[in-house]
Amino acid sequence: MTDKDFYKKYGFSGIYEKTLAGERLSLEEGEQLFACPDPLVLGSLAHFLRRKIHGDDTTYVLNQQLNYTNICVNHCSFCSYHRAKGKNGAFLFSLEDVRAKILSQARQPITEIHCVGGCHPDLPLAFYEDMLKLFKELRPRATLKCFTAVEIEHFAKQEQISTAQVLCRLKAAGLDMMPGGGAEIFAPEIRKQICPQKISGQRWLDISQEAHEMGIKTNCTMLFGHLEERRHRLEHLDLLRRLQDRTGGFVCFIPLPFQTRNNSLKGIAPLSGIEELKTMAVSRLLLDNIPNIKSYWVMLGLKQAQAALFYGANDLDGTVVEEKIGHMAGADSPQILSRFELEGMIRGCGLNPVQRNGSFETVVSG
Ligand code: V47
Ligand code: SF4
Repeated sequence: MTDKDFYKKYGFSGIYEKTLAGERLSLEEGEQLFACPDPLVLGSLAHFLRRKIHGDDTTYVLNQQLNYTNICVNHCSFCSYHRAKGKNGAFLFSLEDVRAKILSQARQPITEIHCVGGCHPDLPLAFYEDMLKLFKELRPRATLKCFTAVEIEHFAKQEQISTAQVLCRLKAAGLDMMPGGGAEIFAPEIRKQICPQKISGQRWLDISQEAHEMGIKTNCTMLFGHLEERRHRLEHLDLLRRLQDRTGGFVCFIPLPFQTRNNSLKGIAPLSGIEELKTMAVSRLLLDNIPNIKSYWVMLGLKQAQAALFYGANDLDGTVVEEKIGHMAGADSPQILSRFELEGMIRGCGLNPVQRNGSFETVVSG
């Protein structure tokens, strides 16, 4: 059977032709892909695209995550990480704590610091500026990928200045890039159930656009497997690619499967592994203008993260070192992976490991 006959059997001749020609798929075609009973059909189309862009190269980064506080004024129902100020388990790192955490990895040639936290009720913007300056002092060559659009809006409200002014001050203090968190699912009807106090999806997109226009690249995410339907995921992907058409500022997309434990969103069974892989594949197929798709091993688990490398993903994130958001919600992945383990995971799939920095530039190291 030829490729053409294989896709025709599932009514996918049109999607196959469009994928080969690099044409944009519609949301209806996305629905059709999700509905396909054979995940290998989606996988082969997504892997074809992944190989067209990246070949067998699979990137990873020597990075360190730092979650500086879990104190948060919001109470997103899917979040197991946040605590109200003064409650059991609430924590806030001082700048000295931050210094010690960074120095604990001094012997590792880390090239990305990924730093996010809750929306703390009373820290001034100067705290975040000082934290960035400290990162720069201790890790002058690392990409500082810090603070989501949600945090940026929160800092602006606290300081009573605009988000553009916040971004400008943080950039001057050393901010290189922003991580993709806080996007969740853009659909207002779902957002009002899972994160009613959080900025709207439109506001998240506007702040990302503002960052892009100031030369700050960002990532983007999608939290899936909670109350949303497939249609909401497709609409979310469409909004991301429309913004990307205008700015080109998204570097990488990260689909985040909902971790179900210890939060107030009760009674939701984890998605099947197949539905996770289908979501990965549909993301690769619809996001025709975002170059990288991350298989985030922390939330997918190590084996599923490897499988996702054949469903459109081309990046495995990195060493991480310490992660709280997924693990407090029940993620059973390790806290840290060594460079050796990451390379082994990639080679074990028959793919080619490539070390990158936070900006996805190749790192040549010994
Ligand atoms: O915004 C919170 C999500 C995000 C849960 O940019 C949950 O390279 C699953 O954005 N189950 C933070 N997800 C993590 C994030 C991220 C991770 C890795 C790399 C990058 C990047 C960004 O975690 C939050 C929220 O969407 N989250 N709770 C949960 N129970
Ligand atoms: Fe706060 Fe972020 Fe958790 Fe929402 S997801 S409660 S904003 S820490």
